[in-house]
Amino acid sequence: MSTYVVGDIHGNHEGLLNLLTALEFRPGRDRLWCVGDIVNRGPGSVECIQTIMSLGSSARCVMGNHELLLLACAWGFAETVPDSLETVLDHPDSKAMLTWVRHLPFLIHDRRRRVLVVHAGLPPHWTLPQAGKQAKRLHKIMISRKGPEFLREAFERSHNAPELLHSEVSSNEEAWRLRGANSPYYAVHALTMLRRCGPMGEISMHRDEYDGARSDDVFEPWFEYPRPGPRAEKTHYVFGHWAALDGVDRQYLHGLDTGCVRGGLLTAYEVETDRLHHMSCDDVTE
Ligand SMILES: [Mn+2]
Repeated sequence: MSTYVVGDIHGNHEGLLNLLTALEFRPGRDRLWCVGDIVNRGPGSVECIQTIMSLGSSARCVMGNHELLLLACAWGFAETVPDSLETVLDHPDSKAMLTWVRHLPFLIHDRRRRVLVVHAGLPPHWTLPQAGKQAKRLHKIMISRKGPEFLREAFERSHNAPELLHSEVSSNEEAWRLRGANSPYYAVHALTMLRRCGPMGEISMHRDEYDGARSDDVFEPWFEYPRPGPRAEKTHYVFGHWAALDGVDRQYLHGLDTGCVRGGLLTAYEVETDRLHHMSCDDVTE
């Protein structure tokens, strides 16, 4: 039995199938976990969802920002609907697919194997139990009646929040600890969008820093800070979302977004052997 955590697939269905073949993946025996962003950009969003759904309990996937965008498109408040997501909305099985996406968890934490899977990152000031609580709370909101309204507000704040959150921190540290850092809007942004932040999880103000291109950034990548709490040090953190890093391969840190949709690699982390696997992919963007 092997557990493979797969990086951002982004609608590259052929890449996904090639990887599963190369791994000799067998549903029922092996397990496939995804770091999110299985949809959008590439042409095969529908097929990627269907393939992963068809694996039933052999597959688990965490929520990525592009899955949230898909829900925003379905719920009518996305600014624009990309063609590659339109295919999901127009599909006869869209209802089942959207329900599946809406129910995705924000975190997978296997305590026994000490593996944690998140799409973007964890703010440095969260302990692992706190991260679990935040993720559960978001999941509950998303599947409740309040889900669409919550996401609409989260999208709104996500556009303004970096500045807002930063000013809250610098003006009043205590208030930030009590309020800002505990807000579900902050949590959803962190788990699905975080790249660089301050030591208390302050989010970078400048959007152009998000891809890590700026070297004079005052903030560090979220994973460079020590994490409080027991067992936090010797846990394997597996994440995606940051293609500009072109993968991270450290003892306890596995960044899996290696740009498979733009002709890079699709990367999988094998939990039991602590090894990475790569599949080269064709550029499938238009
Ligand atoms: Mn992403």
